[in-house]
Amino acid sequence: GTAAIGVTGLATMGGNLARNLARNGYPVAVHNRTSARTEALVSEHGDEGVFVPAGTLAELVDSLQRPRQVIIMVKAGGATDAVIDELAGLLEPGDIILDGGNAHFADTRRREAALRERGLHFVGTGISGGEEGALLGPSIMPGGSVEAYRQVGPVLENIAAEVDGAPCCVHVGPDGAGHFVKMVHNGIEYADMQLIAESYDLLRAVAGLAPAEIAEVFRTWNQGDLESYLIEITAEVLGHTDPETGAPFVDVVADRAEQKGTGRWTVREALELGDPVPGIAEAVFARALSGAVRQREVCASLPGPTEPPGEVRSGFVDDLREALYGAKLAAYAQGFSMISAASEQYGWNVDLAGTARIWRGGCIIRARFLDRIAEAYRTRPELLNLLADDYFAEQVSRSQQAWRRVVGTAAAAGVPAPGLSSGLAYYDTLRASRLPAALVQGLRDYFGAHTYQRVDRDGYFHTLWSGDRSETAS
Ligand code: NBP
Repeated sequence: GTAAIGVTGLATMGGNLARNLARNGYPVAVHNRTSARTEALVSEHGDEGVFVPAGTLAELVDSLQRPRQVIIMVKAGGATDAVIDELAGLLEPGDIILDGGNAHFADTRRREAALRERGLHFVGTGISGGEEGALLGPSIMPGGSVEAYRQVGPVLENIAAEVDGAPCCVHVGPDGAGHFVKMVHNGIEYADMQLIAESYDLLRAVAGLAPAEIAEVFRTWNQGDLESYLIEITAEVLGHTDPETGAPFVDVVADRAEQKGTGRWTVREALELGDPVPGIAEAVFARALSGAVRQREVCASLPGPTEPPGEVRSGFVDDLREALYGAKLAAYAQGFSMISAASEQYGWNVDLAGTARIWRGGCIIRARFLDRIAEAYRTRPELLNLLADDYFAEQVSRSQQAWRRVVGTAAAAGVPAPGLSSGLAYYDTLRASRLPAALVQGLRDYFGAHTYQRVDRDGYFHTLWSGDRSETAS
């Protein structure tokens, strides 16, 4: 065989990834279940590099140099298992299968273990950046073994996005670590978009700005600490006019957000790990609630505020910028904490600084402040929460008062801001010296004899609530 690497699954993502490989000088063998896609790719883009079309997976495998490297870019789930099964029968020990689809990390762990038994490497790889990223340079989050990364890592680093001369690709950790990190990336993406959407809503409903004016606000915000791809495209979407009606584009789009499931996966895993991601959960639930059309209809006549919310502060727009920044920080803190918890649980030893570094480019949540997050974890790999980092603690202490004003204003105006307010509650919970969990423990002991610990001495205790209310050590 002569091809350096193979790609099977040539829809949007796989086709663009194959072109990216070819444009970077790798002769790439290409295959798709329906061969018309393979032919279309080669006829439309054959001049971009060396493509070796294959009609079957066996042909694809035959055309590869050894050890063979095959990237699977098919629909996640059963299709991926079917392709893996067929490929595994054709490959030899030492060959590498890389799955670039949005697999659930538990599936990746299962597949990696099964293929390892057969002497094959399996590299579950998170790829972010959508269609354009796949072609021009995505952010790449590979899992799998160190040996496999030694082989395929340099190729991935070559086709990844680049920031300050460094590739947005790092070996995240063994087995499912790559897909786990990609899942959390998507969860953070949910939270980030929800916070942006709430900010837009408040600028409109409270500050009375029109979408085109709000686009300007986001354009200005994109010059500072908030600089990010999502803020940049928010200005684009808000500035767009529907060509058919002449109305702001955002007004002709139905207000029901959809989801493909990675946000839900993130929240479910966070629940299993016992590591809270309220900002991500609020974002997932906000999408679900926006889609609960019938419930919204039956509740539509419930009253809003009966007292006028009062004069909007002249500094409201600046306050909102601070609130958005603070809540965004809280969401990232939650995402990184969750990765850290999983890393411990599965023994992955994930490099958090490296993760922040590879999210600086190529992916949807790319943002200026990821530089600072990378720096925070580089200088203190044991950092327990991002908000406790010196730099971010200083930033959030400057934002928090404005953040409180915004959450108060939103509540007074009757504008839902679940992300902004939940972020603030997360912040206040973490900094509190005493929490009412003490009362929760008391209640649990009252109805279920679940016992409690005391602040003044070790051990577990139970109060005889239905007796003389004396305390017993248990
Ligand atoms: P799709 O997720 O739409 O999948 C289409 C591809 O899967 C086609 O090549 C199709 O072949 C193939 N396929 C299917 Br469907 N069932 C198959 C089977 N049983 N055996 C073999 N091939 C099968 O493609 P995509 O949007 O390019 O995404 C590819 C992967 O990348 C997905 O896992 C996706 O979640 C992930 N991803 C997507 C994005 C994005 O922005 N779209 C970003 C990051 C990751 P056919 O042509 O013969 O039907």
